Amino acid sequence: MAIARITDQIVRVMDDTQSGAKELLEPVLRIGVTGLSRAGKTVFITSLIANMLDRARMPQLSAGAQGRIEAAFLQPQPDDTLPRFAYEAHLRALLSPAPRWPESTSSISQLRLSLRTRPKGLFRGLRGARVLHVDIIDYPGEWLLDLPLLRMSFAQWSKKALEQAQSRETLAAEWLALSQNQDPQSALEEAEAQKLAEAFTAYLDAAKSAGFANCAPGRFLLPGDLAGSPALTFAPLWRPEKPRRGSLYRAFERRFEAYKSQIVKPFFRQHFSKLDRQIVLVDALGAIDTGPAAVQDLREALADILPVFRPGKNRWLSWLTGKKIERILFAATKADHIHHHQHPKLTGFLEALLQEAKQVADWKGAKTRVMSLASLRATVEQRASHEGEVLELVRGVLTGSGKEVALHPGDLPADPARLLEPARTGAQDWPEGLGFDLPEFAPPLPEDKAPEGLAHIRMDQAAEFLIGDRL
Ligand SMILES: Nc1nc2c(ncn2[C@@H]2O[C@H](COP(=O)(O)OP(=O)(O)OP(=O)(O)O)[C@@H](O)[C@H]2O)c(=O)[nH]1
Ligand SMILES: [Mg+2]
Repeated sequence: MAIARITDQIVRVMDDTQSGAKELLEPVLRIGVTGLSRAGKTVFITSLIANMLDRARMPQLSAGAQGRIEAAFLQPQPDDTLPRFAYEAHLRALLSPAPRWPESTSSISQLRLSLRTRPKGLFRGLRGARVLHVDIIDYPGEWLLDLPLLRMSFAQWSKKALEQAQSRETLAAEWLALSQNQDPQSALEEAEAQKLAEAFTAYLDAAKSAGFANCAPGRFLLPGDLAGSPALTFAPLWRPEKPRRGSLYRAFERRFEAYKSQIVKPFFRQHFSKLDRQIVLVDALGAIDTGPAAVQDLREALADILPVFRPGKNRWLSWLTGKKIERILFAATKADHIHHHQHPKLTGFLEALLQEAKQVADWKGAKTRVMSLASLRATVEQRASHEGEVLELVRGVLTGSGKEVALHPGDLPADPARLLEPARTGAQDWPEGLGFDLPEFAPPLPEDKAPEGLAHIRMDQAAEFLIGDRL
């Protein structure tokens, strides 16, 4: 075990020195696009690439505005073992005559965008153009939920998961009933174990559909080719005082540990330890739309996940001896659902939501920023008067019916505590006047004679923060 770990480290050091020499000539910037399921990662990456390849809609990307970007092009990605991010397919779907959002991501993929730029300032005439490679990775948001499991024992995780399920009673009823009839001390029967794991997975699926963010283990929802393997055949159990050898409890405990060490750790070590910058996408509006429990759930999930970006300060993450992340951008996505006058309130809400996580993760030394954005703007703004009052509306086409509607989805409060307090105290519904009703808009119809790239809100500011200083 120890030897394996040492060899692994040596190989990684060699890898790093070899790629290090190459990187002096053509630097690489690795950007992690992180977010829970449906946060908007795939649309964000597609829009970022489309708008970097054609920068007509990116006035606030300074290297572009200064005319210093000579070329932007896609390259084969550096990792031979990762599939390529299906950029063209996603873009085609978004730009087709009947535009569609991408399917939910079910596995990892990568893309390399390369930018050839002229230096600025004094060296402008002296130095030739340089190339910067930007590597971006897309993965299913569910997998992120596995990160917090790493610091929990089976007993701790089981307790948390069972308590959580009790608070989501109607969704978990079937699994909880089955689980109560199982004696954790009984000998492992594979058929019984599978039934428990299936019922538990069905509950996680239902919780996810109901809008809850916290539905770990992530691979239970998206198993890929691991479906049916023992590492995915377990469920939470209350710990008996002295678990017997050969018991169901012991078997599930072992499988939980295998899940962590053989599935979760390698994923984060491989893909998170090399990142230079992170964008964390948060569907804050979606959580508000779902209700107080979803907001509380999102807040807890973020507080659990975000320490990974500053692993140096967190002893449970010491195995992730990667680079220190230099910049972290937190973005509330899908901001085109509300009028731009409400964007500062959305940003303020995300800032408040992250407060708790900030106390756990020490981000000193990393530059951080919070903003609201829309990767693909699906609405236009409109004003209307109603009973003498001016209403600020957004107009777009609904995904289900295909109807065009103009609506006012609700008012965000100026003080985020008005949402966070009811969430913290377990309120069933938002207080009077704070309700939100967000429909799902279809991607916009492609415009004739419009500039290339995709219509967006603040993608240029996001790109400037994430890449601008290196161009
Ligand atoms: N109006 C609007 N909707 C968006 C935008 N970005 C994402 N969406 C919506 O959010 C959904 C999820 O976006 P994705 O980019 O697929 O989310 P993801 O984080 O990749 O999700 P997983 O792959 O399931 O982890 C889309 O199907 C759209 O309905 C946006 O900029 N504006
Ligand atoms: Mg995706």
